[in-house]
Amino acid sequence: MPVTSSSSKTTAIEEDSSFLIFPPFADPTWAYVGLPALKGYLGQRGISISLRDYNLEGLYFLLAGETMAGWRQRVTARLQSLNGRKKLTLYEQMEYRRLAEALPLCRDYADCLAVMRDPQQFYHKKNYLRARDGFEELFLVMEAVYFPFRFSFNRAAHLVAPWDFKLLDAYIARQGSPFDLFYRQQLAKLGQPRFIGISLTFVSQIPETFYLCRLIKELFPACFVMLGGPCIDQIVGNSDRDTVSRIFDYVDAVGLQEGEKTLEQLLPLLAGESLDRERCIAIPNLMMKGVNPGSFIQGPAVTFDLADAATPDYADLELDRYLAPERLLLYSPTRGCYWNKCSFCSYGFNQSGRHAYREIPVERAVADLQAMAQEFGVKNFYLSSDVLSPAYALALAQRIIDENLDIRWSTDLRIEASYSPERCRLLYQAGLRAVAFGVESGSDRVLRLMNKGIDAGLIRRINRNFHEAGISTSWMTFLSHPGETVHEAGETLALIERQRAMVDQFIAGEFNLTPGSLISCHPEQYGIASVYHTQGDVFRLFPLFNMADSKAQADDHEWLEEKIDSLSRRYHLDHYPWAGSISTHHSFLYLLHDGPRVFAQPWPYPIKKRRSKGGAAPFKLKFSLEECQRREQAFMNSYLSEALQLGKKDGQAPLSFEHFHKALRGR
Ligand code: B12
Ligand code: SF4
Repeated sequence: MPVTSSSSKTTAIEEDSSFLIFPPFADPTWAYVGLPALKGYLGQRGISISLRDYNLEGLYFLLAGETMAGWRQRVTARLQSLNGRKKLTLYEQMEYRRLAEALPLCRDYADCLAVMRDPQQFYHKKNYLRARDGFEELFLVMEAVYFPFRFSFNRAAHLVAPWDFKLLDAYIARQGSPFDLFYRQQLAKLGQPRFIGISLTFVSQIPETFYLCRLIKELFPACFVMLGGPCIDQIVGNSDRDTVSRIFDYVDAVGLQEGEKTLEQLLPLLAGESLDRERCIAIPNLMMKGVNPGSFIQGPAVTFDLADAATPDYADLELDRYLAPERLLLYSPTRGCYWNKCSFCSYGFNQSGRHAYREIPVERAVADLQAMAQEFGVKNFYLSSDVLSPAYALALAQRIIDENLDIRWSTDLRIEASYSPERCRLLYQAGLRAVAFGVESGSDRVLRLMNKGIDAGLIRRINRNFHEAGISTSWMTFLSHPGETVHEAGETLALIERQRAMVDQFIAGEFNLTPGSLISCHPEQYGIASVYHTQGDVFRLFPLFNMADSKAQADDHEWLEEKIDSLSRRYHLDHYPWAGSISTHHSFLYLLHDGPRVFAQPWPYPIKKRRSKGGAAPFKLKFSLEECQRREQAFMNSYLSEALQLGKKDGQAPLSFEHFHKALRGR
């Protein structure tokens, strides 16, 4: 099947002059809900805006034959040039190995796309996994061509350094984005855009977001460029003034928190000859650069009233181009979390203090689902919220049944005593087929420490109720919460093990300190001696910490790793967005097709590790790939053990793009 790199919904030159863009890299198996929510709301108020999913359409560009032909040439030429050298620096060895490993992988990946969209092939496990491996291989090729960057649908990162302005500027200056040509082609079709808003939802969208901003400003200097979404909100909320100020070198404005009211008031103002900045000060959640250097203007913080929400509008997106054989739509009937007090959590805007738990009235929510089901011919939904309260989930279910709405859905719920066996059956009857629980720990003491409001007994009981009602259950757990002992971490794994017959998927992750969480606000209460960042983490997204008293030993960790491995071997687990990961489109389709236990057993075909042996070069490789890898590994281990340590002088760890290159030069 030839891959067409542009969707037929994009006309030669756009009539609209306002656009909202969802940039790479994110999950291409479904359309993310943030921008359709905004379009629906604005449309209801007579404000027209067009959506572009560059994450999805960009993938088609990557899969196009010409793109791969160009890459193959680049990989071959660069490898040949390095191979001609007498000696390679360590950095060149890193690149050399990636190039040599990528060369045999330079092929047409259109067949993988075809499998993902084919209703028969998709459910054929062997073919599915081959296609999945194909996409992972495509990323390996990209990592060689765009060395030193790493890519996946959930990542766009430097080898080790977090994104700071030096790294972003280097990425932009050397036209380092794999999508550069794609963006130019797409942006040329926008006519003379007056407004372009970009949604920076996930960390993995950071480089492409800033890249796009620069390109848009270069091509359309008069266009008003704006960012919004949870990730940019977190960045602005956590970073220092200087960093925030530098963001405005790329954009005209940032929308904090929810964007409905912001855009409703801003877009009409932009229709005028010149922007009245005085009036901007009154626009909710809007942030712009002030007249004086380093100053900002910021509108009032407003929490959106969900009674005003409109049906999300997906009409601009070509739903059959997503990487799945069926359509599924996301819908957010609630926002915020009604519990909102777990120690480790900093979900979305929740810690802002202005993101109270809210619900779209049940009648309206069901009418929205009905309208979307009809307009887009969709039967499958993911209710994309932090959580639904039990009363709301049950009322929604009852209404779905009363309205004879024939849909299947999945969502995240909190473990709550009120989910009795009858109520779980009601949820099933209303189409709930998969649920993800934040189980977090199997130790009652740790659950108390987390302020999770649940215990292991309740987890077992409620999970059983869902399981027996026929609803697939996923457990999200993590180890190493500050203060957790190795024995307590073992209790989590033991609980999963004991409940295995009723746990359909699980994840046992590692604790990550998130900015804004109670732990990072009051570290001393959790036995943390210091919270710090690396020098390059100017966006303050990855706090590090030292415990006051670290008891865990290396072999304890090994013991836990072994336990996780042996448990995992009895499941088919995978990372985002593939079948086997939690709450993804592919997993949901497999659960519907093969039943709730489809991932609770190993699949007969292993998932390929992201490696290739190399060996397809049309010339003899001069340098040993194993040796290149060994040297890289040794350097990285010693470099990171130093670069992540808290420095005495500046209260930061030295890791940054610049520091990394200095360390390499010192080799
Ligand atoms: C549901 C959900 C998921 C689902 C579905 C995700 C998907 N890809 O579709 C699942 C469970 C699969 C998931 C997975 C992950 N998620 Co998630 N997820 C959420 C959650 C709970 C709700 C998202 C939602 O539907 N919101 C409702 C919509 C309507 O709101 P919205 O997107 O924020 O949009 C509004 C505003 O942001 C604003 N806005 C948005 N864009 C723009 C643009 C402009 C110009 C303006 C003005 C305004 C604006 O207006 C919109 C309407 O009000 C959020 C938490 C949260 N409350 O936001 C986390 C969240 C989005 N996820 C997050 C993360 C980290 C992940 C993972 C990377 C986790 C992991 N370790 O793998 C994966 C990545 C998946 C991927 N690559 O796509 C982070 C993202 C921030 C970050 N630091 O990266 C969040 C914010 C949670 C957190 N930790 O704070 N996730
Ligand atoms: S972890 Fe879940 S239940 Fe706890 S505060 Fe965060 S969103 Fe709410």
